[in-house]
Amino acid sequence: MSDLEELWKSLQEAVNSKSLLKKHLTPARYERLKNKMTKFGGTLADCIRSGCKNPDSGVGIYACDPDAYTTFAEVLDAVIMDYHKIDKVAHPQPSFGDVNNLGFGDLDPSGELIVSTRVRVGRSHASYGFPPVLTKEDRVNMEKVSVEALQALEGELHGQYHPLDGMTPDTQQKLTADHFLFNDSDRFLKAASGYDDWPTGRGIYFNQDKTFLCWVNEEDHLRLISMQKGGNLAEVYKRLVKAIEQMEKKLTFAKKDNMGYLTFCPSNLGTTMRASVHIKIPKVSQMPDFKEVCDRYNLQARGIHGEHTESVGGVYDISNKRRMGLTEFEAVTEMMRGVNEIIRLEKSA
Ligand code: ADP
Ligand code: CIR
Repeated sequence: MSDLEELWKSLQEAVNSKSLLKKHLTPARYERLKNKMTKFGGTLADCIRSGCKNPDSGVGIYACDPDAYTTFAEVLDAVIMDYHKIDKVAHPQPSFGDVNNLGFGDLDPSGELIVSTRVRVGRSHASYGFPPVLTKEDRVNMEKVSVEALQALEGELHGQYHPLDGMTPDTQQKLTADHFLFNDSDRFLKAASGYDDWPTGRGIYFNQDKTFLCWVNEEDHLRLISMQKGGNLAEVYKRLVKAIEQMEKKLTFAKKDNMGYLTFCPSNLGTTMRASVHIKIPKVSQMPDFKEVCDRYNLQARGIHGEHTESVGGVYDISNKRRMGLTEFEAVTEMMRGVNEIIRLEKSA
């Protein structure tokens, strides 16, 4: 049996899987897509390996490269519309709003509930594939161009690059525990080739205060991150917008007309923006309708060390769930509205 046939068989056997892959890769679609290949040499097996090996995936499918969004559109479009809650695959032009008049500032001025605020976007070099089709040499070359662009950042964004290769385990652990750095512990990403050639080509750039950071060759080629203690979403967002605008001038990123910026995981397409707070909500999080409240406001709750981790001491990571079909300003505003409601509920509980 071929690699793809085995993956497909295990997906058929995973009768309890609730993943979007399971839902949308129907037998008819599988038959039509199984022999296709992208311009980068990527296959359907490359896209679905993680979801077939991890039936508890939420999404379960990755794009092996930018061209997968065309070659495997039949299944990816269905997943995209379901995840981002849109009825057609369409995305507006980037729009950050009027940064001098955002209509929000500090979401928790008393500092009682919000521990920290973070907004990130992903970016992909237009001329390279995603992890399943990359070589070690690609990873090294991408790291080089990314770091050159980062090192030209000015003012508050100015910082240093720290490759993972050669970083002491102590430093890595400390940076990860403090929520700045990634590691290779996500089994979903691992099964999707996300850690191939680890740690080659990976690293982190940050400014002196660690309020602007960039992950190089983690899940995406670049993850631009702005974060700080407390709830001042406006400061965090404005810093990120500045970084995006400066990086756009130096590098060409993968984009598609109806999809916005292209990323490895279809859940990140479009704005690619995840705006989050670490927030103490011991009462709200115990309410039977906590999940319903999150769904109503298009929020996603994650644990304290990110996706697929647990909450500690009633602190949750609350962020916007949708990233496509809305502008950057709308995505951050969606998160702001939901977090305001969660704060209201926690205080009145
Ligand atoms: P990503 O946001 O990059 O998709 P994760 O959910 O894995 O991925 O989170 C990455 C890291 O960012 C984790 O260490 C997580 O704890 C940290 N993080 C996320 N949101 C916040 C926040 N508001 N404050 C501090 N750290 C955060
Ligand atoms: C899953 O399907 O659960 C994983 N592949 C993660 C999906 C979303 N992750 C992400 O956006 N980083």
